[in-house]
Amino acid sequence: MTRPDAEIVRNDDLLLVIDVQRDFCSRGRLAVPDGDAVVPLINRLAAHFKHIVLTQDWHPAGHTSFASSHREAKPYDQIELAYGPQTLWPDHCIQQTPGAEFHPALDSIVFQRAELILRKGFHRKIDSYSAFVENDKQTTTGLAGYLRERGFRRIFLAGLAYDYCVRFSAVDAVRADFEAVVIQDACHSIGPEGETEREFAQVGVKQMQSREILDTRE
Ligand code: VGL
Ligand code: ZN
Repeated sequence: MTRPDAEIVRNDDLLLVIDVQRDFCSRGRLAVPDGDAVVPLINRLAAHFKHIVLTQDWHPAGHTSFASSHREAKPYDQIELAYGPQTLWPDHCIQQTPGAEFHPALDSIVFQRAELILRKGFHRKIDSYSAFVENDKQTTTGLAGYLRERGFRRIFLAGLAYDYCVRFSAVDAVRADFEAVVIQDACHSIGPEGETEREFAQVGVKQMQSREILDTRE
C-alpha cells in the first residue's frame, strides 16, 4: 500500500528543525508554553524525511539579547540596538551549558538524519531568530547557500518558537527563493499566533498539519 509520504515528501525536501533545546522546554530558562509537545511529532516526522537540518540557539554569556546584559532592563522589554529594535530575553541557550542541549527526548533518528547542525546567535552583539539572516538583517548564516548547493527546493519547518525563530526562518526561506512549509502543530508559540499567521499568508509561507505527512496507522 502506498504510504502518504510517498506522495508528499520528495527527495529534494528538507526538514528544518528549529531550536528544540532544553531552555525552550519545560523548566527551561525561556520555556515556550507546552514546548515539549513538539518533540514526539518531530520524532515521527523525522522518519518521513531523508534530509534534516537542526538549528541550535547558541549564545555566548553576556549576549546582547539578554536583559541581564543591559542596565535597568528586564526580560521581555523592547530596546533599540544599533541594528534596530530587539526584545530582551532571560539568559538562555548559553554555549556549552545544559540549557543549550537538544531536548533529551529527541530520537536518534533525528540526529542520524541531521546532515547539518547550524548554530546561530553566537555573535555577541547580534541576535539571530532566523536560521538564514541575523537580526541586523545583514549578517547571513550561510544556510541559504548550503541548501541551494545541496539542491533542496522545499523546506518544511518544525520546532520552537513558532512566533520567533520558526517565523523568521520561514519568511527568510521564502525570501531566499525556497518554498517554505510550516508544520504548524509541530511548532509552539511564545505569544499569540495571529500576527505570524498573517505574515505567512502575506509572504507565501505555506502551512500544514503533521497528520498530512504522518501515517495515522503508525
Ligand atoms: C528564540 C527568543 C530568543 C527562538 C531564540 O528559538 O524562537 N526566541 N532566542
Ligand atoms: Zn536566543
